[in-house]
Amino acid sequence: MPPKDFRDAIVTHLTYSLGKDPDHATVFDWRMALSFAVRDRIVDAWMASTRRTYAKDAKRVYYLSMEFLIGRLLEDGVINLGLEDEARRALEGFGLNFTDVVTDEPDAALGNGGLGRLAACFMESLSSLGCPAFGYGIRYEHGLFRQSFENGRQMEAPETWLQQPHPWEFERPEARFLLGFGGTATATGWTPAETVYAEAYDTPIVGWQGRWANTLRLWSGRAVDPFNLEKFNAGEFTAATEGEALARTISRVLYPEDSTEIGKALRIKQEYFFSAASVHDILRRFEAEHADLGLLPSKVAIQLNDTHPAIAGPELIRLLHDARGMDFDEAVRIAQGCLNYTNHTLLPEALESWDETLFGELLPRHLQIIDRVDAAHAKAHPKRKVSARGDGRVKMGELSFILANRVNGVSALHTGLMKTTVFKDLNSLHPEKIINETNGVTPRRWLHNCNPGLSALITDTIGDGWIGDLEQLEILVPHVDDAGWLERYAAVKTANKAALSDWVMDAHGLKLDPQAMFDVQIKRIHEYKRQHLNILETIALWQEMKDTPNADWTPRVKLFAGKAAPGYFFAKEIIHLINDAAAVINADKTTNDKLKVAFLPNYNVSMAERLIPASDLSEQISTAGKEASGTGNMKFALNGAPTVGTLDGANVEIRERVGAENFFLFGMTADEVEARRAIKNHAAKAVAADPRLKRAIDAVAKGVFSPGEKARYKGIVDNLTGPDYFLVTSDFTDYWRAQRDADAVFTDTAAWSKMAAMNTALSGWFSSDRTIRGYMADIWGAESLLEKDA
Ligand code: F58
Repeated sequence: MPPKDFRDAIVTHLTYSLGKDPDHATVFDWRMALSFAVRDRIVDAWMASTRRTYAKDAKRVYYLSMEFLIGRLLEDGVINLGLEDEARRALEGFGLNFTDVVTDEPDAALGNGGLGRLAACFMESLSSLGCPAFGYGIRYEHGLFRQSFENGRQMEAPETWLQQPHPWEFERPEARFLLGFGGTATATGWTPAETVYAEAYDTPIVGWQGRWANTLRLWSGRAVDPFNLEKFNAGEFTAATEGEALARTISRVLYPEDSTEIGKALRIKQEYFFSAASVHDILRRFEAEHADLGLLPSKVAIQLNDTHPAIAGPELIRLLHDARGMDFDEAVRIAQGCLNYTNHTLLPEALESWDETLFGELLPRHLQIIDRVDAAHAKAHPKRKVSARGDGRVKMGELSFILANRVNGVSALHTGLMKTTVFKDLNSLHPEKIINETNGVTPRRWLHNCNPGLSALITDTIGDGWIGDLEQLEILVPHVDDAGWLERYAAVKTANKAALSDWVMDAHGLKLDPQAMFDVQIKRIHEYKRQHLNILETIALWQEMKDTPNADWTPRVKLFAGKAAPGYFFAKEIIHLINDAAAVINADKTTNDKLKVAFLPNYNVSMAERLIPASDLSEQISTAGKEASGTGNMKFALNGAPTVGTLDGANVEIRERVGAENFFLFGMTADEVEARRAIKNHAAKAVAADPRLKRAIDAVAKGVFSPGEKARYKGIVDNLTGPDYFLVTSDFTDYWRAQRDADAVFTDTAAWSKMAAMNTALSGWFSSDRTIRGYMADIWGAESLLEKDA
């Protein structure tokens, strides 16, 4: 039994788990001791949740995701368990600062961006709602690469979150499954050529108020034959451990590509590895309790987070048919009763499809199963030619659709476009399958924890019920008209901006003016997300400020952060340009008090938690129709940063909820985008029509930001004045207008604060609790097991 007193619990762990005397303990030691003390309490909730799920024979949700971008866990755990005051007091008693200790934890960066972060928010909401669930993924030894800049260029270095011991996970050597690759298949079976073990590591994820905890189970590769004694004795020391090294390769590193389909053998292996291990585990758990496999759909809901785990479908069919002798069609029906698929992108280049030769070499039996499923589907729908196969490829989107009970998009606009574009034909055959579940974010991490000042003001005003029921924020609306309250709201933002400015000064040596508007774009670097539109507007603004330095300018700080896929050349050029422009603009004495630009290196979850509460303006400026939803947009709105944005993804729904008057809208709609692209020389025409835009592009082309290397940005300039597929030039003029509208409102502090506060008050619907309730009701048929009176 861990000590009842929390301070004792920390000291006990420091002494007996870490073997350290408080007098000699480092911040790391204290952080580990605190983590273990918190973990003990999470474990109590975890075991009670597991027992209750078994006792109720409840349906379980299995969330299969190649990525879980969870970030740090300690502060979340402390706060969800209500231990913050005790933890603070205990640490202060030992002369330590709580924030220093919790921020010592490295981020678990097991994801690329929105998709992985959504999975992490969902895990927290599933626990907060008491929905019995498992997250299944990969325990990457190296998460998303570490980004730095060298002369403005992105450099990548391996990320090493596991270099220090990770206090949150439990290794489960007993939970391992043997998985195969390659070899030969027959009509009823498969003899793989190589095998590897998947070994489980469990992390408990505790929900709000510690009432429930679910498991995040991540798989790690292990060799069947880790050590070859014969080779070792023969002096072949490296060869002796080769098997282990190879097996571990499978879970070694997260692929950092988020723009193009990857198409590599190791990626397919990773996908099969974690999907198959998860399906084996799901069946094992089911069979321990039930004899009738026909009950599977009533006890098991599997959610495929995009198509990366799509192979779980054929694997489930294989295990039911080949290994358990179930009739093939029945196995398909059972699989369809369990499986659901979430689509996160319409970008054609990001839709997964595999070369059939590669696929067949690695997973020959699965290819046969897919062909049989596909043929049956084609036979049942002879009039329509839609297939998961064709052109020598295996199409994972079509496969996932055919094998799913429900298919969902992640915002209303995105779901509508799924029906009319990529899944048009399949939708006409199965009109009931596609539904919408607009994304959300967990209010615990993304408001209560990351913005303690605002959280305290809200709680002081309306009580703390909002933390578990975010739509209560609406009760704030009448307070927005109270000048005294609004001043308190504005004071929180000012304090957050001052804290961020201090950090930017310490970490990056750049002085920011907390009075200026903090205008922030943080996300992966992508042409469709249009960071280049933002930097062009920045350049144009700088040029105009130089023309009339004494005019009445609204001071701005333009902050950028985000990583580019290492192989995405254009995105890396955009980073380089932003850094180059920042160097020139920040050095300009005439504009120095009005405009600053910074690209903060190595964006991650923790940096977002720091930046979002200190932001005034949220940049959500993707080409309409391209951003499936966005979730950063929701975090900014919640923290009182109005959006300058297009009608894309969930921006549409954010604007509807916070009110058009509290949103700086610009740009073409998705329909207009299509029409504009069809106009010959649309970019040249747009540039010719806007002298400001022309002047900004000319400056880039003339080497103003790349002295001595005029042609450095020829690629960007040629693109913008040529094809400009993402319509940066066509949207520029209206973007400039929206930015100047924002300037005008910002000069009226009360008007701006009101707009910001209305964003907070009216974005409670974007809680991932609401999203998960939607999945539970519309997709999974799963129920909360929380005791109602607790
Ligand atoms: C994102 N997708 C969408 N993919 O772009 C974003 O609009 C949405 O809000 C979010 O999902 C959550 O629904 C995304 O992040 C990836 O990072 C993939 C990683 C693996 C390879 C392909 C892209």
